[in-house]
Amino acid sequence: MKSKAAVLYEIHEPLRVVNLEMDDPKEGEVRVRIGAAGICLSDHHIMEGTGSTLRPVVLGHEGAGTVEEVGLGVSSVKVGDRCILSFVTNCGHCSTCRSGSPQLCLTNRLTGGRQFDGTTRLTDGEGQSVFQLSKIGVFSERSVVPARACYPVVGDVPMDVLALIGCCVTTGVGAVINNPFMRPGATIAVFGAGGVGTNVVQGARLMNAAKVIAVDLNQEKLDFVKRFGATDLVNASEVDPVAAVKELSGGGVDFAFEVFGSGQTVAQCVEVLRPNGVAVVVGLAPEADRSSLEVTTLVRNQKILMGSYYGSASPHETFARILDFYQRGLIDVQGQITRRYPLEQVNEAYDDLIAGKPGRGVLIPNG
Ligand code: COD
Ligand code: ZN
Ligand code: ZN
Repeated sequence: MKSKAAVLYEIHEPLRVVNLEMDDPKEGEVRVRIGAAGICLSDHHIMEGTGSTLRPVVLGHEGAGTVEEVGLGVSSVKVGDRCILSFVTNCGHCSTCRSGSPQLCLTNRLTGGRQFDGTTRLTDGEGQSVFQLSKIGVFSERSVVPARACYPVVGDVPMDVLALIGCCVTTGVGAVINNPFMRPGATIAVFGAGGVGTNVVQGARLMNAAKVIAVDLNQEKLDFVKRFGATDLVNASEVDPVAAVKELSGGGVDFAFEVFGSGQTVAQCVEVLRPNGVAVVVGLAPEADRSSLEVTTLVRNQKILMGSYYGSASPHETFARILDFYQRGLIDVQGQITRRYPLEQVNEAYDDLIAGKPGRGVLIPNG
């Protein structure tokens, strides 16, 4: 079968929308018709070479679709199921899976953009194998993915909403609600008011945070996250964000979330904490980046610095909780979607993200 997809051949080059030959799903795999795919900054890191993966690769790790065909031995989903696709599929057997952190599955990391058996399902016109980002590569009309990546959803939640739950909502809301130190009524700063940061703000609101201070360089993005529960806004291109957050919080916040990805903003998150405060790093900085921390105050104030990946817990478990929040009107997903594009406009979609347009863009590959 053929599938049109957006492929990264070389870093710093635009994605190429090409027709690929796609194999049938093998044992434990399914073929999904992609309904919607989100424009997340992490794919851009890969286009720029600041995040690594094998190439050529179909990008897109935030997506949802409908199961069209199932391979041997698949019983968790059936043809016609509408699914959120997880960008980390867990093997269920490795030490991190067995110790309760399937979002950190080691086998998934080892196999990367290949399927679990170590092979690929896509070939381009030159007969070259094409990888799939995070095993799902959703900037594509169709995709063969592990059945375990699929989270079937009952009811008629729109595809674009399901796609966002696949990454930015779960990564952001999950980082807050699954944090082991979180408590209601905390003061929370969020560095980076983009697609994921918006959802950290929503998670903070779910936890009845006393203050949710959003920090960004872009005023339009700050104004946008106010709708999602930010109580105070700090424009870091105009004021010193550390001094501003400390002043707004009476000396320091209980939690600071880093949702941009740089050594500098990680250090700022640690600095704005009150004693016993917790800095949670969600953003992945460019691999060569380093952070310079004030080590003494970290110790004297018993600050905690920790990472959070994919909402800090089992993605499927967090999807279920988030769908429940969504259905009860406790979080707004649709309001985050400000732009829609056909697959052919994937590069324009990234230009808009990098230009600083607020809200999430979504590709509709079969639109
Ligand atoms: N201070 C504050 N905000 C800043 C600064 C700064 N110095 N510099 C840039 N920003 C703002 C930008 O203006 C922008 O609003 C925001 O940071 C970033 O938002 P987006 O919308 O461009 O990016 P997202 O939300 O799509 O992605 C952000 C992540 C940090 C999640 C992503 O880049 C990342 O690092 N992902 C890796 C972590 C991960 O779990 N990846 C897997 C799936 S995302
Ligand atoms: Zn993402
Ligand atoms: Zn595993």
